[in-house]
Amino acid sequence: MKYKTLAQFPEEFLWGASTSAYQVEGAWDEDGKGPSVIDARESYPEGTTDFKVASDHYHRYKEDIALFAEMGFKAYRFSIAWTRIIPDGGGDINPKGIEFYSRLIDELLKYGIEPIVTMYHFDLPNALQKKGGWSDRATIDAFEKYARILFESYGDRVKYWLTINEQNMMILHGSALGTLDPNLENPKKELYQQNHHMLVAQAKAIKLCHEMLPEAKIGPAPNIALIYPASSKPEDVLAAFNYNAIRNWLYLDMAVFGRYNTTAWAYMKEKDCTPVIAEGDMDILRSAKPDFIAFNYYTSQTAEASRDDGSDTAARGGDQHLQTGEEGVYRGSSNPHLKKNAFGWEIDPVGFRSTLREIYDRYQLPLIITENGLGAFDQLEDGDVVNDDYRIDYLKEHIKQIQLAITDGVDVFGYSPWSAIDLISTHQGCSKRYGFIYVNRDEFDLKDLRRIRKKSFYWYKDLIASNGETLD
Ligand code: BGP
Repeated sequence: MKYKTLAQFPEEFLWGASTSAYQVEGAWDEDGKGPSVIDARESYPEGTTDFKVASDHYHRYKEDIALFAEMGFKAYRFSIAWTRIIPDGGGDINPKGIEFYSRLIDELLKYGIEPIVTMYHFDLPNALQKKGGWSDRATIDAFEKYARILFESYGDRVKYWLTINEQNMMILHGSALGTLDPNLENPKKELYQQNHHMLVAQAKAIKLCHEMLPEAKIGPAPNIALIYPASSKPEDVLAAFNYNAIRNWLYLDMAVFGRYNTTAWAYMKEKDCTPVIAEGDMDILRSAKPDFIAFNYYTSQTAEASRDDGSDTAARGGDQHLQTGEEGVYRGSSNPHLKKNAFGWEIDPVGFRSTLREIYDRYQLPLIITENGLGAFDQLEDGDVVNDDYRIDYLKEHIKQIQLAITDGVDVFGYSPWSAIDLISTHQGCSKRYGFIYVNRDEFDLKDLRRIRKKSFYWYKDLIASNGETLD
């Protein structure tokens, strides 16, 4: 639909940006922090750094937050490292971990920046992983206990909570993200059992939040991307339908309606990986109601009918945003109408609007975008200049589509792209940068880690100051 005039961004729109603990903080074993599954990894992809120092945000958060305030952030989305709060995941509380995030939250509030807290972003405590991680039902209780501590410690100041970041990507692409336990005997079956446990843990956290903090709001944070059929061929349309169910709606149907998506359930039955559902689980799942949906969007995806000849998954696997496929279900396909970024991810701002509309139509809950952005090999030029015009273009085109979606009637209350500041990519090192602020380090040379405002920093600052009016 083309409009004569576009709706304005709401007055209280939460402009901000995102990070996650293990990708930005560093200080991986300081002040009593326990190891997470990310810290315990035996190796990292060749040529890429580990996460020990990252952007050293743990020590420099004040300087970083001052820069966020300079950009005019209304909100900042960050994650809390479970292993700082409870080093072994289920036992004693680490007071220094509690204090760190308390100081960080106070620092944000000092500038009037709304904290949006992700409770768990890929970094499960390794002590829990050793006991089976999410395959073990006890991890549900550990998460509930952790949630209670977070609500007790920060509930007086934090109004927006996100349960689990990209649970769907952990299930579908855990090996790329470094969250998959390599020792699982029957990975698919175990993963869907883990998925079920995470869904129950999420539901418990949502219920607990509502009981303990009636004023607060809480929601899930999956990665949602609309899947296009590669053509109008009915079999391609059906394949896209399959993949949409498995990748997207399985997660949101459960979070919002407390039921398994029909197609996703049929898929799990066919693949012999339906989870064991304990007595009472469905009641918990049905009774937990999120207040909003947060979602991450980088790219759309395209699917065609499975060829069912053993080639559906071949060669196109890889990371969380590259096309994969599965025999008898769908085959990943590339979209000839879209350009790709330097890492092969397709760039699709219009697909973003369609995704916003589809989520809103299905669930009728307010939406916030908690990730969106462009990874690139930024170059630091003489005079501390970073000309990241490509990032400005990417963000601008996507934000325009949010405005169109708002005009379509979609209730969007915030935009928090990835990432506030340069940090370490999940599996492609620190040379793949996303931030508005450049961090001066290389993969293996920490240099001085100084902070440098990129061109996109000034652009975003102006955009926020005008509440989106400078888009054109
Ligand atoms: C999402 C994750 C983030 C983030 C982002 C960019 O899947 O939630 O943690 O890193 O993708 O991906 P990458 O770091 O792989 O470039």
